[in-house]
Amino acid sequence: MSVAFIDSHMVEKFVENSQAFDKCIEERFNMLDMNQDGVLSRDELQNDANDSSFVELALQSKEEVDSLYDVLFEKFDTEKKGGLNRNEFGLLMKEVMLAKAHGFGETPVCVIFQEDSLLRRVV
Ligand SMILES: [Ca+2]
Repeated sequence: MSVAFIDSHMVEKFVENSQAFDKCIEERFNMLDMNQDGVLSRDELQNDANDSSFVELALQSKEEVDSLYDVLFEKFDTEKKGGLNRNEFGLLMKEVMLAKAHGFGETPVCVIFQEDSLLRRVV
């Protein structure tokens, strides 16, 4: 784990640097896709959430996490197949990162990173 200060501009810059961001998405996707079928099921995604690296700051309770996933799947699982492909996952991560960035606002926030956190790449 490590600690750093981060603000919304840093996150936006990272997300807009598509090469670096795509690489992170690729790595993260491969890590999460346990059965390697090229699709992230809800369970696979939620493994990540349980590590708290995916939704580290945004959410508290299990109920909140569950309802977040309902919304995310509704929105990003465009083919309604109960999983996200790489492209959909990338869009989702972008949205989550930008939502976090928005939450940070102009004031740098002190963040404690999990070892594999995406946000850690921002710093
Ligand atoms: Ca899978």
